[in-house]
Amino acid sequence: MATDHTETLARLANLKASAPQNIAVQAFDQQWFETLPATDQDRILACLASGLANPDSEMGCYAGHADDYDRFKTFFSDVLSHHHKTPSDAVHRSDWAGPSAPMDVTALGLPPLSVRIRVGRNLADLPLPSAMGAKDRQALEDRMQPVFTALAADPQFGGGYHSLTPGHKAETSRDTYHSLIDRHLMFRPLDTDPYLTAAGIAGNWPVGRGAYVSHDQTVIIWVGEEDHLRIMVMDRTTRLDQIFTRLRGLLDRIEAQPVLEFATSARFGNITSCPTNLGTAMRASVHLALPNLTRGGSDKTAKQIARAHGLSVRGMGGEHTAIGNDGTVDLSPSARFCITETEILIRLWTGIQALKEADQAVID
Ligand code: ADP
Ligand code: DAR
Repeated sequence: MATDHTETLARLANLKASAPQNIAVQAFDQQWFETLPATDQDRILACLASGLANPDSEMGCYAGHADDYDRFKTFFSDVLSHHHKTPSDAVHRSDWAGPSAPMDVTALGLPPLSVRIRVGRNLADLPLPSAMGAKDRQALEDRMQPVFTALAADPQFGGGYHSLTPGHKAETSRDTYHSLIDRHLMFRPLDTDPYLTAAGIAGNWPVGRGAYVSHDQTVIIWVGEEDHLRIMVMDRTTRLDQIFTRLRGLLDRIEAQPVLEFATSARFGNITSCPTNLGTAMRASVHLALPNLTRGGSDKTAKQIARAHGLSVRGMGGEHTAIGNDGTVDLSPSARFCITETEILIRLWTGIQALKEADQAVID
């Protein structure tokens, strides 16, 4: 029996007028939708669930399966070109060569900064988080255990896994969980995020979720967040390039594990839940003090200048959080798709210089 989508289609028509910034709603075309078979109609509307429930969304959709981007090419090509400002037939290319010279912020007159570079990865043979059931989520966590055992035995990456799954042999305590969050080593409860909840990404919380953290707390692998995996290196350092190189080594070590095949596409690069992360799935960030640009506690001026340099400003707790009381912001390149990993790192390096100069110019 085909589902009656009359109410949803009416809501979409209303949101087209009332939510102009909601990319998914604006890209949705009812005439195209009505050409789809019933199962695909259900599947594409599931992708829009978050943007339908949260009109203030900027992206407004998440893919539920790795092949959604090809299966619904008409819709996602529009979404991707609108968000990433790329041609509708754009093809992503990755490049991990790294910079030709060291990137040492000491040369910019800066002290060691908190630097974090993360990539999202999804296993090719499981649904993406918004379409997973409890068994899928548990299967993901189980599949990662031999990988974590191998990392734990590696002198470069030794550490341990902290599970949030009730009854898991590595289940972490509530206090430890919150301490890990406070140290930016673990993600917050997903069911407190309205976008992830409406998308289904927070489903079955906290089953199948956890984080691998190295003993020196610089290597972190999240399991079961917005993507199946968020693989990251984070440290307080002056050398951006060394974080990049360490992440590349960590990824090589993980990808050498026979149990894992990641979802990738010749056209889109690394497949991710959110279209904003497609391609590199990389966010490279620093916590940078901008006391003059954020005078009065507002991040408005810092965001304007950052945007002009292809950068985003987030708060100290990451997305949807406030900047630091001392004017410290989370600064990172905005682009993920049709940019290489090396180019993202270079954009962060040049962006740090530009924002520090802009901050200094306020008082000169
Ligand atoms: P993501 O970066 O994975 O897209 P968020 O922006 O929400 O997600 O950040 C996730 C966590 O990582 C937050 O606790 C945030 O404060 C932390 N974080 C991000 N960048 C840095 C950084 N450069 N130094 C320390 N913590 C960071
Ligand atoms: N609230 C979502 C955020 C999209 C980008 N951030 C991610 N993927 N964490 C929106 O659609 O605006």
